[in-house]
Amino acid sequence: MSTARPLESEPSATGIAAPFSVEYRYGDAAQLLAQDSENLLAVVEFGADVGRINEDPRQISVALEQVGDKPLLEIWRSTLPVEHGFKNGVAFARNEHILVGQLVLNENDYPSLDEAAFEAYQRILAFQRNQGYKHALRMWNFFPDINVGDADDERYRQFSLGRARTFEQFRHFERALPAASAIGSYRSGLLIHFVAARTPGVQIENPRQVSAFHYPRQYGPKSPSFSRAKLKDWADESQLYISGTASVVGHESVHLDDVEAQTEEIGRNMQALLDEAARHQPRFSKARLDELSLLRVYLRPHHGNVDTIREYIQRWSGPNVPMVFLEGDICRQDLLIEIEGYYQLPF
Ligand code: 3EB
Repeated sequence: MSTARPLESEPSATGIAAPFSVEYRYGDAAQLLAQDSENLLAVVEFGADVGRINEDPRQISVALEQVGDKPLLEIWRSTLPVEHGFKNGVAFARNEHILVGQLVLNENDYPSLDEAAFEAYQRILAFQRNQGYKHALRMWNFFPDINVGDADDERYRQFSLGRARTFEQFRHFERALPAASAIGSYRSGLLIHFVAARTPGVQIENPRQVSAFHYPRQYGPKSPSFSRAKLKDWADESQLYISGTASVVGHESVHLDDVEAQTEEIGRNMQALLDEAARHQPRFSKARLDELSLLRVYLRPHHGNVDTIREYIQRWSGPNVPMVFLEGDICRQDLLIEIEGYYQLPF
């Protein structure tokens, strides 16, 4: 573990400048971390053949093929000194105000995916609390064969069951759920990476959609534990973490077999989230989809050409929003595309 400076005691939420920034950039993750790594909190790389858990805890390797442009990295840069290391199997990096981390579990060590997800969330939420960053802002979940299994045995539903069994242990958990994504990857093992803060964010739900944690029984034994977006205010900017957003209206998937219409519907859902964020933080009333800081686009393989889909997205995002395109299975069989976003709104 590098020891730049001991962590300080918790200050009040007001007056804290945004402690990090995020960008997509072309490069090699290991090389970037080996070079000028002092202020890096995380470097997320994508690819079917990336490593697994790396020597550097800040290198997060997501086993999804990146399609389209030359491979981009998602780079989380701290504005404050960083400490990093491994603890209880969790690889982490932190500064005074935020904690970034990842956990990879071998499913074979557990009797079921439900149990593996339960254990993973137990460990991650305990770790966040023990470190003093008890407010989960954002979680990403990747595991293979997400659509395999019938009805309640479908692996996504079993994953949701284990995750929910952990969150349910906390009182009022439905008011403190992180934004999330859950995608089928091309390698064994459950990878969860996350961002947590010392001070809470605001949970945002989408009025066009039933909250995922209130989905009816037909979608599985336990509803998925995530919020549609999380809003985080700092002294100099507001940030909005937008969950994986799909062509879901109410609780139903819409525009089956039509990736163009699904992509349009996602645009409407994202606009609804910006509108909803503006009710909590009036500065977001001037936020527009063409000023999103980043989009991660997940495409079900063999369901459309990346250049065509980029055009569909750009009808609502405009030409300038940085995007990465990843091939992965979406958690409902009838969804062909899912898009997550990040909005950094400086004052
Ligand atoms: C949906 O709206 C689409 O289980 O963590 C999106 C984002 C979806 C996160 C999750 C699932 C998750 O229900 C699926």
